[in-house]
Amino acid sequence: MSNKPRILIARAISPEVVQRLQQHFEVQSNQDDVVWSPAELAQQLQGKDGVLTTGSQRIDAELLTACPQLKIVANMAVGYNNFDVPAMTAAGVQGTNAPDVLTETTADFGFALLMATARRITESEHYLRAGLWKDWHYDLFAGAEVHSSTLGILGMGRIGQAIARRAAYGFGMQVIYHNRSRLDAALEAECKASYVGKQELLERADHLMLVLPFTPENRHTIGAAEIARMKPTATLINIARGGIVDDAALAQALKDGRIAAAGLDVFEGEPVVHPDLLTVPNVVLTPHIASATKGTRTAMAALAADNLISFFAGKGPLTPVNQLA
Ligand code: 8YV
Repeated sequence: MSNKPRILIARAISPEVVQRLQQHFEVQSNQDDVVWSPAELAQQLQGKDGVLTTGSQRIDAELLTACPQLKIVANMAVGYNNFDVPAMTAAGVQGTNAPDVLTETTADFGFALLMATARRITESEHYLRAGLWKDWHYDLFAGAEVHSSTLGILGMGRIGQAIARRAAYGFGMQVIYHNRSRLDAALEAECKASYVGKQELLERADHLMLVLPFTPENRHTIGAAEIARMKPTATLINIARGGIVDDAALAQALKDGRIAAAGLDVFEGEPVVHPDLLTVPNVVLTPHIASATKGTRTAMAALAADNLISFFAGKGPLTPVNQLA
C-alpha cells in the first residue's frame, strides 16, 4: 500500500479535479453521487485522512469521534454552517471553504432571481404553457420596477458587494445595505451603497436581497415582524441560507399580500420545501443553484482540492475557516 494520504471525495465532481487529486493522494471517489446518511459518511471515512465535501454534509462531533484519523475537511462551498467549527478545532481537524471563486456567478443568480420575481417571469410562463394566453391585457403580469428602484442588501460580504455593483452601475438602482460591520468608505463609494440600520433597510427597500451567512444568531432574521415593516409592494430574495427566513411566516405573508413576491433559492429544511410556498403563485423557487455554472462548479472543486494538496504538502490550508494550535 502507498504511503500517500487517503482522501474521500464525498460527492461527484469534475473528472479533471479527481485526476488532479489522484496525483497526490490515494483517492476514493463517490462518482455515482450517492447521498450518504451521516452514518454512511462516517463509514466511508474510515481510514481517510481528508475529505472533499459539500455544504449539505454535516461535520459534527459525533462524526469526528467516529473518524479519528481525519485531519482536514475541504468544503466545496463558501458557506460552512454544515461545520461544527468548535468541535473540529477541538478534534484538531482543519476546515476549509471555497470563497471568491463563486462570487460573481452567485451575484448573477441573485440578480436573475430578482428579475424573475419582480417581473413575474415564472408565473407568466406557467400561464402561457397552460394555454391561458388568449389576448393582450393592460395589466397582464404587471410587475415591479427594477431599474431606478431601491435595493436593500442584508449581508454585505463579497457576494453582497458584487450584487450592489450590478444594481448601481447596471440598473441605476439606489443601493442601501445593512451588515454586522460597515464597509470602509472607499469600498462603500465603489459599490455606490449607503449603510442604514436594519429597520430602515426593511422599510425603504423595494427589493430586499439576503446574502448573509447562517449562524444560530441570525436564524429567522426575517420573520413576521420584519416582513410587517416591509412595503406591501416589496419583493424578498433569499440566496443566503434557509433558516435565515421563517418560511412559514413568509408563506403566510405572501398569501395575505403583505409583500408582493419572493424569490427563494434556499429553504429551511431543504430539500424539503414548506408546502405553503409550493402553492402560493407569487414566489419563484429554485433548488439551491446560485453558484451552479459548469465553470464555477469546477473552480469550487479545484479550490477544495488545492486546499487538500497544500495542507498535506505541509504548506497550510489556502482558505481555512479555523485556526489549529
Ligand atoms: C453550494 C453554497 O452549492 O457556496 C455555498 O455556500 O451555498 C453553494 O454554492 C452548496 O453549499 C453546496 O452544498
